[in-house]
Amino acid sequence: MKFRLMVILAFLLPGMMATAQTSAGKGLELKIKTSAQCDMCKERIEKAMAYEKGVYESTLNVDDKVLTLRYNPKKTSPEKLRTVLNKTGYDADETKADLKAYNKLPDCCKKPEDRHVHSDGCEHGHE
Ligand SMILES: [Cu+2]
Repeated sequence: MKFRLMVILAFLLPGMMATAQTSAGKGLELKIKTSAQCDMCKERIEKAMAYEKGVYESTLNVDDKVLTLRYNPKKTSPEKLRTVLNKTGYDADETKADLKAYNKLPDCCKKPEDRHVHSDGCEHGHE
């Protein structure tokens, strides 16, 4: 009896979670861990994503550096969206930033280990 209940639950739960996800908004949700450093990065990344086709929404949380996207799976894919981030100069999960784009970023938007001067362009919180 117990086993049967488990089986039923195992089938029901993922289905319920899927419905909850799709009713939250348009398209699919995707979270990407980025190498963003500050509010300037946030603006740059959100803008780059807004121009990308198939993207409905993009929000970057500067605190945990996670970019949350809502996208149309028929028009784009997580791989493509990660590439866009890389071309903007940021790491996206396991894929690394395009070096040329990264070098073009203002000093304060680079990773702490690559910064040469403490520029006053943007503020970075102490971690
Ligand atoms: Cu920045």
